Amino acid sequence: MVWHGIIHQYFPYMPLEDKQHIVTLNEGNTPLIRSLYLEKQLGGNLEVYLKHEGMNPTGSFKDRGMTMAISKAKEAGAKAVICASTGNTAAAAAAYASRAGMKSFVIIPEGNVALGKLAASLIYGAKVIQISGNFDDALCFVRDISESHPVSLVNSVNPYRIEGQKSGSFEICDALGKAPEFHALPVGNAGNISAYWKGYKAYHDAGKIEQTPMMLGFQAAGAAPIVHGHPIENPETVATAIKIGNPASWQMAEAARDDSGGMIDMVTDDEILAAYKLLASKDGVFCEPASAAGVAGVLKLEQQGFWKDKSGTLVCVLTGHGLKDPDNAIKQAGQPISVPAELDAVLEAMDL
Ligand code: AN7
Repeated sequence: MVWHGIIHQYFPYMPLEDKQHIVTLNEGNTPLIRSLYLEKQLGGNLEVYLKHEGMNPTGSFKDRGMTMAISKAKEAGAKAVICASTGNTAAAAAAYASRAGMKSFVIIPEGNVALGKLAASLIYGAKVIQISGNFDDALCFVRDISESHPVSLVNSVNPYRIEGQKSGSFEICDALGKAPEFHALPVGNAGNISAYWKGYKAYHDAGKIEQTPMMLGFQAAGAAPIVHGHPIENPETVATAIKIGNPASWQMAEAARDDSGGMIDMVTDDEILAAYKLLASKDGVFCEPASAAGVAGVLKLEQQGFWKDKSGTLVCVLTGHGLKDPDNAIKQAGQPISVPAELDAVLEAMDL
């Protein structure tokens, strides 16, 4: 079967009038990869899957929301779009806007966007504007600009982004034949946890699943406004994708947490980087640091004895591809060994 992207696949659940406006890069249909390593770590009663959203066309889950946001912008006759971003939204907006023949403007925090995201945004043809401020500042600017100028806002305050991102839950349920018991993921601007919960509820209302999962969201400890209950003025974390101090979907995320009987907790940068390395070196799955926050969280819960009396299926969403952030990968793994072009030198370096 040819996969035509998430709007075609889940059209009855998507608020688009006419299929002719669909702008797609065939996003979605990402793999659920069994994690034998995490199953061993968390105890014998869980089946654990990694939903590798880095396998989307621009390398992150943002493509699911962006196909909807740009299709709706096209339907409305928009000529240009704008977003604030820690990088992945920028890359997705730039790609889908180009495909739709629209201009894109992306406002990013200078020095805090991973190299692969910056490179992608530029080559897709966005006008990339770096500010000497953080993501929250950038989001304020784009909200203002889109209210008074002819550019459509495609951040997740645009409700169509959340509608598209619901498709992640549908895919998980379709693949498993049920909803998982537990669903873990990182939380930044808090759109994704809101979207997944909305998707599970929609499938439940449609009679497709009998139960909905417990939502387990994890923020970085230096950027954990929802955990602390107040905005963080100067968020800090190695996971630049989730370096956000005042999430736009704060209330929806709290509702997802509370309605699902779940939690939003935090993990330190050390815990994030440890999970990041373990996923790559034990499971062969390379995600970006922010994506590992969900896995860091479930490992933290293990230390607290949380999984002892639990059973069922756990899905951890890996939100973006590791290749997005080569600098952090090399920083964590170390440089390659350099030797002269001589067999002896190569053998010596191999140290068999
Ligand atoms: C890899 O790109 O906010 O809680 O501007 O790139 O839905 O914000 C990115 C967020 C997790 C957090 N993992 O998701 C942006 C942006 C990765 C991300 C998140 C982001 P939300």
